[in-house]
Amino acid sequence: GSGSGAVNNDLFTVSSPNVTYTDNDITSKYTYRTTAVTKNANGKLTAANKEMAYEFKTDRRIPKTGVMLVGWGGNNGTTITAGILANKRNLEWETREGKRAANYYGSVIMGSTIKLGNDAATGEEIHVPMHDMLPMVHPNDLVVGGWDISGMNLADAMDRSQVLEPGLKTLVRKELAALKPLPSIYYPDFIAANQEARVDNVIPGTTASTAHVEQIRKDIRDFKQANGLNTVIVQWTANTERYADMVAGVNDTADNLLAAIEAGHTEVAPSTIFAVASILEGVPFINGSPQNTFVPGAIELAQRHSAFIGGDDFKSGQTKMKSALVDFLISSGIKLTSIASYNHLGNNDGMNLNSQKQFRSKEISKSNVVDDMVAANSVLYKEGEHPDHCVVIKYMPAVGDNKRALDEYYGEIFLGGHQTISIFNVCEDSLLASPLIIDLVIVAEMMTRIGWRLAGSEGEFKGFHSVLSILSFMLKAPLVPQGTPVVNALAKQRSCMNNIFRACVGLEPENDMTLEHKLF
Ligand code: NAI
Ligand code: DG6
Repeated sequence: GSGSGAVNNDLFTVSSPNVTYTDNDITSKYTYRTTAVTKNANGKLTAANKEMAYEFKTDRRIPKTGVMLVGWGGNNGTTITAGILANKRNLEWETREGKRAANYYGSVIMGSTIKLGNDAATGEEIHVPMHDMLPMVHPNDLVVGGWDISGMNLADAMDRSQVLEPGLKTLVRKELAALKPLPSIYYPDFIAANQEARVDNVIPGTTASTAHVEQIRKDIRDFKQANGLNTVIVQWTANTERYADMVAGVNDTADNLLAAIEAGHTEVAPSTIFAVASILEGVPFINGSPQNTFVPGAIELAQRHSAFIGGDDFKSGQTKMKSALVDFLISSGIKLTSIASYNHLGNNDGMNLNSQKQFRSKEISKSNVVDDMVAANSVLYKEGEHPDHCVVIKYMPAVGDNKRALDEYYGEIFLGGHQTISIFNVCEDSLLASPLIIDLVIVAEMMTRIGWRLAGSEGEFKGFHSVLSILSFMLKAPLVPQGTPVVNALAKQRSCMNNIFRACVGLEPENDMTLEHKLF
């Protein structure tokens, strides 16, 4: 593991006059090339190449990092805590299929690679783990903590979740038993009434208050201090809340939001209180659930404080598949005409979503995920035309965390023919979601160490926009800076991450042209 101030052990260095390495930083001069299109009066388009010259500076000193989870005692919270411990200790355990060892499968950062380039001598492709593209914190070095409205220790909460194998649970039980979530904020109206039975660990008060914000800020500072951390990332992996109503003068501007909190307004959600506290504390806050935590006032506040925010809703199974499959179908020229998505699951998330208002938040985040791909294809879809799309979620206690997602994709092919693709996706929901928590932490933390400025300017390096849309790959309903396009297509989201990482070390984007294999 690497503590604060340690210089990363680079797997590769870039040899280029545009890239400099010091003990503390990697600086790259990078020309960003895009295409600008103008529409002529006669409806014709003119495309022109455009260039912007930037400099990126990445701090190589990896800070000692903590992650504080809101909803720490839930399925994701316990699974990620046990999972990191299992990796840290290199644990192995018996299952009925034989021995299994700790891994980070399902984490794009820890489990996948990026093509660095081609071997200069043989032409073979050279791939490096994504985690080695830039100096990133290792998940084994993360200190995990957080809050929950249920005060159960993490070992008992792990049992309650029914996610992990008994052999693994036995190995981590003792350490998890010593971990207990901090009391949290509970405004009963925001989550399903069926959650009430587990609530025994709350900070007094059932509507927004400045005291709540201050308590959460203090919790973050105390956690930092108690664990000797340089930085903390806060992530909401608590229950899905209902949408907060947009009320003029309440959550529309930063000042109104702060005033509404002070006045105890009932349309400020607990997740927004956590976001506000994190923003004021200057730590990144990521929303892993679908509700509208980031009301306009919260976004304005983040920008005012140059604090990072990201969301919404972890993209783990059905939606991840959808954002790959719909891209594949539509970019193959097949006219997708309907998507029917059914889910049933029996974990606490499913129980909470059994309630209409909370389901509605999830329905929205699961439904808007094909819009960009449809809008991009005017050959198949007329203006405003859209495939039919329905999302159903049912609570089925018996299947526990073993979520079933059934999808039917129905499309029109050549000369009036049809293609139907049916998918039956079964998985432990929390084992898919938990590695995304790691990815979000790793990338969000790293973004706090990357600065940019226009090439040639002697000005200060500044941070990326407060709204971290680079996190989109991991999220169902990506939050993006106002007025910028939402990208849902999975391959584009991945290539955005890959190529921004490459730019930071002065490498050209991966263009997949492989002309060297075609022009000889
Ligand atoms: P869970 O229901 O097992 O855990 C949520 C935890 O949050 C519970 O322990 C609950 O007591 C706690 N909680 C509720 N309100 C709270 C508050 N105000 N403050 C602190 N703690 C609070 O749910 P799970 O499966 O861990 O999922 C968590 C969230 O992530 C849900 O909103 C879910 O929709 C979302 N999500 C989950 C995915 C998955 O595959 N498991 C994927 C995408 C999103
Ligand atoms: C069932 O849809 C419950 C949800 O919480 C999902 O399991 C979760 O949001 C993951 O969704 P998806 O669409 O990425 O599988």
